[in-house]
Amino acid sequence: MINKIIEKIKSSKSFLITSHMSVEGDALGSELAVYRLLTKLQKRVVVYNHDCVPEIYKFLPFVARVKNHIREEAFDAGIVLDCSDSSRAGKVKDALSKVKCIINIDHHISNTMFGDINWVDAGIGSTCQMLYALCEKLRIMDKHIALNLYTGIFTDTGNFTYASTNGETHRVVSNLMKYNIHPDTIDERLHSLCKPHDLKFISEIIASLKFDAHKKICWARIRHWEEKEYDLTEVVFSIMRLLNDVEVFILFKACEHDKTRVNFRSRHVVDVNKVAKFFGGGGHKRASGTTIEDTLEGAERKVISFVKRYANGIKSMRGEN
Ligand SMILES: [Mn+2]
Repeated sequence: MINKIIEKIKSSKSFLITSHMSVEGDALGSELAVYRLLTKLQKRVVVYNHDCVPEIYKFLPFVARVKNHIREEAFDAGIVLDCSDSSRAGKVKDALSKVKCIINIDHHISNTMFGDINWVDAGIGSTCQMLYALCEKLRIMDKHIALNLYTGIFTDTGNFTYASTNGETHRVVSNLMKYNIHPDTIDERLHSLCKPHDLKFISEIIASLKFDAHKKICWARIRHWEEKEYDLTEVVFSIMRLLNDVEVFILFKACEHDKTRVNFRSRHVVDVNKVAKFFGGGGHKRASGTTIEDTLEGAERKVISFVKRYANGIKSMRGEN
């Protein structure tokens, strides 16, 4: 598949790059690494996103090139990165539908294979790690690509702690480190993001924690989720993850018009992609999400009873070994 993509890159002159709505480290790192790669190959490249770039990612090289005002123009190819479904490209989808060939590069298990060329590998922890292989094949790397790829790998592996982190991840990172990467400053830019008020807000969420009878499933809810420059979802999950022996973590956020956003995380056994899929969403086995057309209480009732039944079917979740 990688050879097919290289062929397509070589034979095309202009590219539209995009990713999913609510961009984060892997999405932006992927886009900007590919942006740099293609400009080094003398291609015409535009990066269009549904959203603006969150403040915490403004240190990424070439981040100023990301646009969210889409202009009508023709492209030979569209490269869609870290995006499981074309509809997740949001308002970029229209522009995408007009390109001659869509290259879909992603690691979501829920990917719908919407591209003309689909390189989807759910066994890899980040799209940025996949792109390293592409750079290696093309023999293109510099400090800008390295910083973008490092950031995506770092964020999508939960700072190299998730099960998807393996020897290959560390081999790639060790090669990227040759390009003057400073893990301490990157971590600070990405994670030291809270104001005192945010910690109060997080403590409110944590105060709402509930558990199932076996203390394997834990969930929290928030009525006034604050949409801001930076997303506190991962911060809340990182606190929930401090709990010993809990397998599934769920966060319910009330949205406008009686909708509820639900995020799922799991540790070892529960496939939360399947859970999210049941409710019309998707993602990865260990991290997923969906939006349910119901109130906070309604969504909580439905999701928790489903997850309890689903988890009960898994032997190790019943405390048997
Ligand atoms: Mn990703």
